[in-house]
Amino acid sequence: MESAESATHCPYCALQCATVLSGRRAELAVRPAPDFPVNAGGLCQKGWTAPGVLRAPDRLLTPLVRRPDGELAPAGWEEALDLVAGRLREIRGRHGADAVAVFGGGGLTNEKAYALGKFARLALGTSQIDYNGRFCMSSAAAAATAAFGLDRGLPFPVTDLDESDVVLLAGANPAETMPPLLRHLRRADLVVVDPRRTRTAQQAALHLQPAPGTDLALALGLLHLTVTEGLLDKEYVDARTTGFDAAWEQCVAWWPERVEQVTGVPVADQRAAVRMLAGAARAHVLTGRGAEQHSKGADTVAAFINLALALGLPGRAGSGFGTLTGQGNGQGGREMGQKADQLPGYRSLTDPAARAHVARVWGVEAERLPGPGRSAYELLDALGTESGPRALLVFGSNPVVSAPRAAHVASRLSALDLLVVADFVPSETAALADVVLPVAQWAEEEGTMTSLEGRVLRRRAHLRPPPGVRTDLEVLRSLAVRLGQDADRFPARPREVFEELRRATAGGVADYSGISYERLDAGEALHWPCPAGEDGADDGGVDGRGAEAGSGPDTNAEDRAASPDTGAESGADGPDAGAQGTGRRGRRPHPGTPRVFLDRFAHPDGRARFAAVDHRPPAEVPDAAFPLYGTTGRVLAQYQSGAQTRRVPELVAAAPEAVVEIHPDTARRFGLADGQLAEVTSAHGTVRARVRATRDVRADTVFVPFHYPGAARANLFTGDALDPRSRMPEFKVSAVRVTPADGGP
Ligand SMILES: Nc1nc2c(c(=O)[nH]1)N[C@H]1C(S)=C(S)[C@@H](COP(=O)(O)OP(=O)(O)OC[C@H]3O[C@@H](n4cnc5c(=O)[nH]c(N)nc54)[C@H](O)[C@@H]3O)O[C@H]1N2
Ligand SMILES: Nc1nc2c(c(=O)[nH]1)N[C@H]1C(S)=C(S)[C@@H](COP(=O)(O)OP(=O)(O)OC[C@H]3O[C@@H](n4cnc5c(=O)[nH]c(N)nc54)[C@H](O)[C@@H]3O)O[C@H]1N2
Ligand code: SF4
Ligand SMILES: [Mo]
Repeated sequence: MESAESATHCPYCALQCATVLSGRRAELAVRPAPDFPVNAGGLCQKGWTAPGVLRAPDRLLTPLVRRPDGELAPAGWEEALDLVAGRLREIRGRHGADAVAVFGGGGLTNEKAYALGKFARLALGTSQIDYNGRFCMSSAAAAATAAFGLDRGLPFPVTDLDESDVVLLAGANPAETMPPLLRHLRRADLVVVDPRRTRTAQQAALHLQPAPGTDLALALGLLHLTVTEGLLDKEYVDARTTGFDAAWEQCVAWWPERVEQVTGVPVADQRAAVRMLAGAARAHVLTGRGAEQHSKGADTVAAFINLALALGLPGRAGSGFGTLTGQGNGQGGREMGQKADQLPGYRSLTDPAARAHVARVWGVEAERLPGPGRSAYELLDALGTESGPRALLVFGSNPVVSAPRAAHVASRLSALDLLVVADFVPSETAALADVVLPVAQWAEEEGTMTSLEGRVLRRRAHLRPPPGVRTDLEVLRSLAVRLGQDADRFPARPREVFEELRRATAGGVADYSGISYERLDAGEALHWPCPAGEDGADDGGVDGRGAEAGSGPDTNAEDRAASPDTGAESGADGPDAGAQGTGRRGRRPHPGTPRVFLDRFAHPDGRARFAAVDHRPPAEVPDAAFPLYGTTGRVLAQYQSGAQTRRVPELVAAAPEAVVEIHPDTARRFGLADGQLAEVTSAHGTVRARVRATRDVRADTVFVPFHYPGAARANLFTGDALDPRSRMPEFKVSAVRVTPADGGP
């Protein structure tokens, strides 16, 4: 067995590079799968070193329970689960169902995200569930849904970018956040919009370097120029869109000189950008978190969509608009029902037909489905308050590091009656918990992930979870049963959960009903929507496509079947594996939808909508006390809150500590030397980080990566401003000052 190989995908970002795992845990090796078009044989440093997290020396191997002396101490599973269920029942009995809250993550598989939403709404009966994707994709999702009627981050395959002539990247730094994506951007001339001259910007034909928080003005200005330079694609606008006139009214006054004044981007560069895009036979506009994580993120994305529509790009073969989804399952995670306002299939929790459909699949009355509840930051902010939740269950996030206004969030978490964290490492959030539940990780479990191009992929187990560790699905099932649910309602086998989510998503915007493990294991490239037959019957397996059922690479896991309750797939579960439903012989299964908008957009009239949006300043702008823009983001060798990557020696060596990138002139002005420890202070708090003087950042801006714990948490200086439409926090702009740290060398 140990020599067997498993085909799976990287545990980290939404590119979901295909990998092959070989060897046992101690010498586990990963290499890129040669034939997957997205990574095309490439991996970034995080992907190459991913086995390090499986071998983390402080891996959680037993539940932990906080004892009366205040220490977290090892406990048995029965004790821990009984304790959690008992406390949850008690808190619910005393304060009502909404006193219990759930926080999920975009790293969870589709199966887990689905089960978590169902667990919250059925087993807990709470409306209080949201997830870290709110901090990630919510602005782009709100804008894309409004414009196109559907939010699939890239509505075309990544490989379409190979043929593009010009790609505008607004606030994305894929050279560090998705390095293999650059293989698809070799042909295109890049226009990069970023306050820093990033590794991506260094490869650009044109770098626009606006002040943080001014992208909306820039996008309005680019639309203005598109029209005044006579570059509007009038035929496309007439045939495929509505709302142009109202959108145009908002940008009439954004003439180039005014845009230059607000953003700092020279008129000549604005004009060059528009001419490059309009002159290209094939062009793409893509947004990343730099443009989206603002208190006007949704409007900013809308303005970039307006620009793309004016140029006739979306839904045209070879061109398009997209957003680069971040987390491994950031796409699937936002359509399986762990968001406060959503049900599986990207259905709206307030739509009566959607409620009725999901309630039917769950076998309950539609009135039983609670919600919508609070958005992620509002939920964290309400914890332990008079009207807020008293208990929180966290699956797949580390908000003590990654949530905005982190010190406040940590104090809210500390005010809870009960904090339960399921994780595989002792994260900073787990350290505050009353109960910690140790769960399996990527190479130890089966499931599916939906990548940034909307393609559903199989995650496969290669190792058996260590003794003492259970899967998230098992944990949810055990808790549900203790809370009085029927065990059948909460299957722990991923394949069974997937079969159920196929039915739950059937007919929804993100329709997975035609997708099966068999089709995926046979190597089909399936992008949602992928409906089954109109009767919901399983089309997978017809044409003999399902012949491999249950005998694929997932049998490689070391004696996985020896422990039936691990919830991992045995891979040999016989003829009924996935082939429930009755495939109708002779009918071809739906091929999936790699390109969503070629014929029509998803609004009832088939047209895309321009949005009438105007610029507004960020919640905080620099002043005498806080004279600089503080922005935050990522470096290549660390991932998110760093809970995983700070445990991989190669990555620690590559990016050991928080830095504050600052222009050398600005550093001098504030008495700072390169390599010195500095304090970055906003109205919300102070971050300690080492000065990295670089001419690649604007002189009015400093940048701090958010991957580090303790006093180095970038989120100690971020505030509580939220986008009114998406409830996205303003991670990308704070007003700050930078001073030498006392006692720092
Ligand atoms: N190495 C690494 N890769 C990752 C991740 C990781 O943590 N580490 N996380 C994954 C996830 S979940 C996500 S969401 C993606 C994020 O991927 P990206 O969006 O590429 O990442 P960020 O670094 O957050 O932001 C991108 C850029 O926005 C710029 N920026 C800051 N403020 C502004 C502004 O006001 N306007 C504009 N136009 N730009 C601005 C920053 O300088 C930064 O270079 O990465 C994914 N990949
Ligand atoms: N200042 C600032 N803050 C930011 C951002 C920014 O750009 N600037 N970006 C925001 C964005 S885009 C994102 S996506 C968030 C991400 O921030 P977080 O939500 O904190 O993301 P991770 O660090 O990936 O945390 C995931 C945690 O869950 C665990 N985990 C991973 N997989 C699983 C699983 O399958 N099951 C369970 N039970 N646990 C699991 C990991 O070990 C880790 O402890 O941060 C946001 N915060
Ligand atoms: S780009 Fe993303 S998916 Fe690919 S290896 Fe790096 S972290 Fe993994
Ligand atoms: Mo993200």
